[in-house]
Amino acid sequence: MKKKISLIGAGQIGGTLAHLISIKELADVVLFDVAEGLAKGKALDISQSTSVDGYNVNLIGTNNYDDTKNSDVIIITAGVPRKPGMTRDDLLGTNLKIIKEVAKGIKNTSPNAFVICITNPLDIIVMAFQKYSGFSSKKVVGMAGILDSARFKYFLSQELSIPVKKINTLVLGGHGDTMVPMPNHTTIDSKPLKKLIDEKKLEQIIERTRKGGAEIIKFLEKGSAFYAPAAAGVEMAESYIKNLRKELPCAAYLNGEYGFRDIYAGVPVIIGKNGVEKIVEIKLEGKEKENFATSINAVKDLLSSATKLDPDLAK
Ligand code: A3D
Repeated sequence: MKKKISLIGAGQIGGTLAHLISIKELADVVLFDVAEGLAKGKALDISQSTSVDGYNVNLIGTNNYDDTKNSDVIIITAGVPRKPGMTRDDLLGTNLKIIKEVAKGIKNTSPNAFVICITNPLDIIVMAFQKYSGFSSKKVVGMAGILDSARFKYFLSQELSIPVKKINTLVLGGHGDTMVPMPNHTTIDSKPLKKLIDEKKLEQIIERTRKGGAEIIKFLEKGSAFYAPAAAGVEMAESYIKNLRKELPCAAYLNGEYGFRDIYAGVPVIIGKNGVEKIVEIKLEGKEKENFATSINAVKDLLSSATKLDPDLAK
C-alpha cells in the first residue's frame, strides 16, 4: 500500500520536499499550510510535473488537518525562517506558538506517524513538539545534523578536490552557532582527515560550516536555505519508510546517552521502521567532547528561555 507523507508548512522547504518525494515516488503527499492557496498551488504545480515525468504519486494541498489523517510520516517546516542578521534563537517566540498549534492538529489525526521537525530553533522546537503532542520520543526527531554534515563534507570536498562520496563525517550537538563538526571522526577514503589538511584551513572550514546557514541567508536576503534541508529531510523519511536502518546524525531525545538527560540534541541515530531504533554512542575525546558539552548547554539555556515563554513545556 502507498505511504502517506504530510508536509506541515508549504513554504520553501515544504514545496521542495513535496517535489523530491514525488520524484522518488516515496509516498503520496499532503501539503498543509495556513496559507491555503500556497499549499494548493504548489500541489497542483507538482502534480502537473508528474504527468511530464510519469511519476505515480498523488498530491493535494490543504489547510484542513483532516486531510493529513493517518499519515505515515509528517515533516514540519511550519514557522518563520531567519532574515539576514538574525540567529535561529530569535525565532523562538513565534515558532513555539506555531508548533503548539501544529501539535494540536496532528495529535489526534496521525497518532502513529514518524515526525521530523525542521522548524528552527530546531532542538527546542522538536522537543516542544514531542511534549505538546505526547508522542513517543522514538517517533519524533529533528533534521539538522545531516544538513550540517553535508555542508562540512561539501567544503572539505571543494578544498581537497575529492568527491563528496569519499568523505565520511559528522556534525553533532545543537543546531546553532555552537554545533560541533567532528574532524577526529572524519575520514577520506578511510584515511584520517587530519593527515590530509593543514590545521588552519580545517579551522576555517569548521567556522564556515557553523555559519553555513547564515552565508546562504545573506545571499538570498528574503529566506533561508531550502534545497539541502529538504534533501536531508527526505533521507530521514526514506530510511523510516523503507526500513533502511541508516545511521544518520539527527536531533534525538537523550535519556542518559552521552551523559545528558531530558534534552534533544544532534547525535548519530539508526532510523528504521520503529523510528529511532538506536542512539549510537561514539567516543568523544578532548576538544570534541568539550565542544559537545558546550553545545548541549547552549540548547539547555535556550530551553529555559522557552519554558519561561510557555510554562507548559516544563510539564
Ligand atoms: P517559509 O518558506 O517561510 O515556509 C514556512 C511556511 O510555514 C509558510 O508557508 C507559512 O505560511 C507556514 N506556516 C506558518 N504558520 C503555520 C501554521 N501554524 N501551520 C502551518 N503552516 C504554517 O520557510 P522555509 O520553508 O524556508 O523554512 C521553514 C523553517 O525551517 C524555518 O523555521 C527555518 O528557520 C527552518 N530551517 C531549518 C533548517 C535546519 O537545518 C533545522 C534549515 C533551514 C530552515
